[in-house]
Formats: sequence, structure tokens, C-alpha cells
Amino acid sequence: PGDNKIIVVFVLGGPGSGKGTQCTRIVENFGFTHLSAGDLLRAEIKSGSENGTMISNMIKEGKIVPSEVTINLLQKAMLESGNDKFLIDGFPRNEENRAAFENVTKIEPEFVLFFDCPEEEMEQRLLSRNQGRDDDNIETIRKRFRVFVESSLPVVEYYDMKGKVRKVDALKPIDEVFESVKAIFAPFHT
Ligand code: UP5
Ligand code: MG
Repeated sequence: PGDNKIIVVFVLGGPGSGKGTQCTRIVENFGFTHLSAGDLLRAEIKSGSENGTMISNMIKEGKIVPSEVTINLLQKAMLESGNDKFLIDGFPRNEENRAAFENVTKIEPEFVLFFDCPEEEMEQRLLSRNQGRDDDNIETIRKRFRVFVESSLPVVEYYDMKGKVRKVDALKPIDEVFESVKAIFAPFHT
């Protein structure tokens, strides 16, 4: 911190592990801008863009949207924010997302915040969330879990090999999870 460098933290973890919930708390305490790739994609559907139908169909199937779509949305949001510290939540979700983001932006993440949570707990959380998300039904939830294990966990492993993963036990209550998160973000205190 201190110079003009852009700081990116990737926030990863299974569906319902608490990424969005904890990002909100981090923003309140550490001056980051929160960019949820899923929220940006859902906003793109609502805006009536030409990609909307394709994105909507992929989200309903728990599939990963082509990286150029997601990266465009992320880059636009980064520019519009005027900030230089970002929490990128729910991205990169596969090896192709990761490589494309690096190639296009030339940005390497500072670290990866990884929320570790058992599937049974995540399933309960998603089924009781009631925010009307098209993908919060048991069929789509099972597909999301599969894609997470097969495509997204390898990205976490890639960064773990580089010593960049900060793993948090996400099974605990929200306040206790945030205590662990706070310790990791202490160097960014403003
Ligand atoms: N909750 C949170 N923390 C809790 C705790 N410690 N104890 C008890 N309850 C807790 O939390 C989920 C629910 O659990 C909430 O009700 C919360 O109160 C409670 P939340 O913080 O929303 O969890 P989060 O990890 O953000 O769950 P989310 O469902 O958003 O994760 P996903 O990764 O599934 O969803 P995302 O929006 O990132 O992606 C959705 C879809 O978009 C993907 O499946 C994919 O199709 C597409 N997508 C792409 O294609 N590319 C991308 O780059 C990103 C998304
Ligand atoms: Mg989320």
C-alpha cells in the first residue's frame, strides 16, 4: 500500500460460503470496492443487453459465462469506481478465467481470500436465502457445487502453490468469520 499500484484480492469459496456477506464487512472497514462478478452478470441481464439471454441461461445451469464477458464488466466497474483497491468476488472460476484476466489486465492478485465451508451448510444457506435468485433451487445448487469442485477449486490450488491463499473457516457464525478476515486485512487498515 502507498503507491499507485492497483490492489486486487480475489474472494473465492463455494456457492453460499459467505463471500458477499464478508465482502460487505471488508468494504466498511478497509476501504476496498466490492465487485461481485455474479452481481455484475445479473445486472447485465436486467439491463436488457444483447448478452442477457445467454448469461441468464448459463446462470440457471450453474455454468461459467465466457471470460471476455465477465472481464469486460469487471474492467468497466474498476474504472468507474475511481478506487485502487478491489475485492473481486466469485471470479476467477476456472483456469481460463484466471489466465484471461492476467493476460488482459496484467494484474496479479495480492492474495486470494478463500472461504472453506462444507456443502451441507452451503446448501442450507442457499435454500433459506429467499432473495429470488434463479439459481437458488436444489437442481441448480447441485450443478453449482459440481462446477465449483471441478473448475473453481483448481484455481484455488494454483494460487495455493504460489503461497497466495488465505484460508478462512467459513462454517462459523458471520461475526466470527469476520474476526479471521480482519486479521488477514490488518495491513490494509486505513
Ligand atoms: N450466510 C453468510 N455467511 C453466513 C455464516 N457465517 N453463517 C450463517 N449464514 C451465513 O451468503 C449466502 C447466505 O448465507 C446468505 O443468506 C447469508 O446471509 C448467509 P452469501 O454471502 O450470499 O454467500 P456467497 O458466497 O456470496 O454465495 P453466492 O450464492 O453469491 O455464491 P455463488 O458463487 O454461487 O454465486 P455468484 O453470484 O458468485 O455466481 C452465480 C453464478 O454466476 C455462477 O454459478 C455462474 O453461473 C455465474 N458466474 C460466472 O459465470 N462467472 C463469474 O465470474 C461469476 C459468476
Ligand atoms: Mg455472492
